[in-house]
Amino acid sequence: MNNDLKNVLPYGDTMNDGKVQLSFTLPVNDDAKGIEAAKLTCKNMGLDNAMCVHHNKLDEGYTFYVCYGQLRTGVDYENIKVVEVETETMDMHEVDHFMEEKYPRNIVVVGASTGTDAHTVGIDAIMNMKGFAGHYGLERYEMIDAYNLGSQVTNEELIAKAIELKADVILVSQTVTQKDVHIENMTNLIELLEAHNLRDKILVICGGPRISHELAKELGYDAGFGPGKFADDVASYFVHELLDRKMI
Ligand code: B12
Repeated sequence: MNNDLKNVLPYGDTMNDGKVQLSFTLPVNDDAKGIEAAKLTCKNMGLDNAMCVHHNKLDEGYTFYVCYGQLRTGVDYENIKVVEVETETMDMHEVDHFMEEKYPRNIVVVGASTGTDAHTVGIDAIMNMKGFAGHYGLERYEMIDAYNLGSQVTNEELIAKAIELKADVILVSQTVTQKDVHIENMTNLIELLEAHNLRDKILVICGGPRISHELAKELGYDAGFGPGKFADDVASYFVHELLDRKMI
């Protein structure tokens, strides 16, 4: 065990040797000069003793590299503070049981991948009956009426559907983050909900590969879930939160 949590370094062959492996593509030819460029790229990233262990021509003027190197500066693990959802995750059966005991009615959850975003796999993983990676989606939960609107849904359409269905929870999935399009789109949804005087009446939760709880809070959402999170996590959060806030 490493006792120096004030200076945590990657473990390669031995404790604290700082060895890391990374891969990247350079827009150069696959030759000796390219390999040197890859090593210098590692040096620019603060890696000592860089070695290029694999290089492969991708196309004319493009080469893929795998390099090893050594980091000298560690991180102060003891002082890391993370903003995360604190609810303990229950599985689907536990959520069903919790709701049967505490809820007077079913709740309505409306979700979509919004704006120009055409990625559906994330929102499907959370909402669809079959779920994802062995975790059933919200459609299978006994007391949750889940409506998955699909992708490229405008914020206006999402809000109109939430009003029509009297949604308790809105779920937003955002995958494309180029040029911060997700920030603009997610901010717009919150502004529109505020304009409709709905922001306090509905829990608004977002998710996606580059979404963190911290970012979600910054943008005015109640919670955010990233990779490795499933319907169990989000359901456990909102069934507690709706009760705690007396929204049910
Ligand atoms: C499949 C795919 C596509 C498919 C999508 C098919 C479909 N029906 O969804 C197609 C081919 C259509 C596609 C198109 C494009 N794609 Co694409 N695509 C991917 C790919 C390969 C996989 C994404 C995926 O399905 N992941 C699996 C799901 C399960 O993971 P997830 O979304 O992270 O979801 C999990 C969590 O994040 C969370 N979650 C997600 N949403 C939500 C919501 C809530 C409420 C909650 C609680 C949790 C949650 O739960 C899920 C389960 O754990 C990725 C690369 C990759 N390997 O990741 C690129 C990728 C996402 N695509 C990318 C791009 C750029 C595009 C295009 C813009 C390309 C183009 N120039 O046309 C277009 C998008 C067009 C558009 N208008 O949106 C980039 C995004 C880069 C960026 N940072 O913006 C990626 C990363 C590829 C890359 N390296 O460049 N794509």
